[in-house]
Amino acid sequence: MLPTIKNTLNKLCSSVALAALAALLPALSLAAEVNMPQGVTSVSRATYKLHMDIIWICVAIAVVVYGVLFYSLIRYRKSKGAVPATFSHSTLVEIIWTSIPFLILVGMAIPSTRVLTQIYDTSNAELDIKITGYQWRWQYSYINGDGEDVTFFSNLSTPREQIGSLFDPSVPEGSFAEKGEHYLLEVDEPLVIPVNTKVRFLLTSADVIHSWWMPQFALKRDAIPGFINEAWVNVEETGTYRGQCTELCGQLHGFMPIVVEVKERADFDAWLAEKQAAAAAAAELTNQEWTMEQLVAEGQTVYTTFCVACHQVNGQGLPPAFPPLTGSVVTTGPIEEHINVVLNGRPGTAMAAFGALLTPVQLAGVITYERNALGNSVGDLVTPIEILQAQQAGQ
Ligand code: HEC
Ligand SMILES: [Cu+2]
Repeated sequence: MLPTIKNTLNKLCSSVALAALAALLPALSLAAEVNMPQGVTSVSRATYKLHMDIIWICVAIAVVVYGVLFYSLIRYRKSKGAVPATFSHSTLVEIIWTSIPFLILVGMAIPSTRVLTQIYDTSNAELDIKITGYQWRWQYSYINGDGEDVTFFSNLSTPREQIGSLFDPSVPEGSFAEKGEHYLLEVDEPLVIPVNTKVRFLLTSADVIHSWWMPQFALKRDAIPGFINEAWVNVEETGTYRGQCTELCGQLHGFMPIVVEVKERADFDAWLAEKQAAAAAAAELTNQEWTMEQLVAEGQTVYTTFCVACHQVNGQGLPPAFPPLTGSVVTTGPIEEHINVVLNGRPGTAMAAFGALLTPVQLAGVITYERNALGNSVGDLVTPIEILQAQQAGQ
């Protein structure tokens, strides 16, 4: 009887060992797949190397500790007649098992500190970009371009049909268009930076805490209202890189991706010059004459980008949280109050102040749109100039 059990146990053990070996290869390739990326900056490579060095130190410690443990369990088992020693203290052993871990920790702290110092050294940057988190989009401002500021918002550009009923209740639940390659990781206007250039980021937020995360740069920094956090990159390869906000920043937290385009210096300069010209043209636009049709067309784009998430495509809102704009006392009442709500928001509610977020043209457009579309037909309009005047009067 006993020998049979022993035999079965032996067989079991060897097949377990075989299975473990067979699992090792796929496990290793999986580890390579889910490991952190090496990235495209000196910091990301240093971070990756540090991470791997520390992993191997941990593996070595595990091998030694478990080796000694299993060796002792097997070699000195009771059935072999092992008799425990009877001593209770050994100063020598205690010194050894305190000083070895101490030395290992110091050995880990030195390279870690070196990498940390590198990560936080934001000095001597050639370009400063301010990054502001908004619910739910990022704003990028180029601070010391040619003296002329370039500021724009970077919005999620994944088509609504791919996202489904969360964005648009008129889409039947569970019916989605086929998802694109960069689903939820694509934007209308990416951040553009030059290759091989030290760029400093100044991160802050206009509402709640967000976090700007770009895995290929090994860069993740919180964007906190009222604070400015610094970070820097020097990307060594041109290309398109994708990341996300990694702070739970509200209902549409998953919908504020980050896309960075790294261009050759000359291409970047051309892009920036074009942006500066566009900014100058936008200032001119404010002063031009606007017709109702032009404002409504402008306003529709703004509404689709900034307002539909709460007030919905058809203006019906999602009562009671988000009021309908169709037939509302504000959108069909005196225009002064309508302007006031959109510029200054409703403090303490989800209705944000859009005065600083949108240009006068966009504000005039969206207000005119809300009064003359979405089932409303008040027939009046507000011009960009009037918006500017209202903003100046309010200050
Ligand atoms: C994050 C959600 C959200 C977004 C985005 C949003 N709103 Fe609102 N909006 C609200 C809420 C909530 C209210 C009601 C506030 C209150 O309780 O008084 C509101 C109220 C309003 C009102 C007053 C309606 C009424 O009858 O009281 C107007 C006008 C309005 N929003 C316009 C806009 C415009 C224009 C945009 C886009 C530029 C926009 N909203 C984007 C949440 C939002
Ligand atoms: Cu966020």
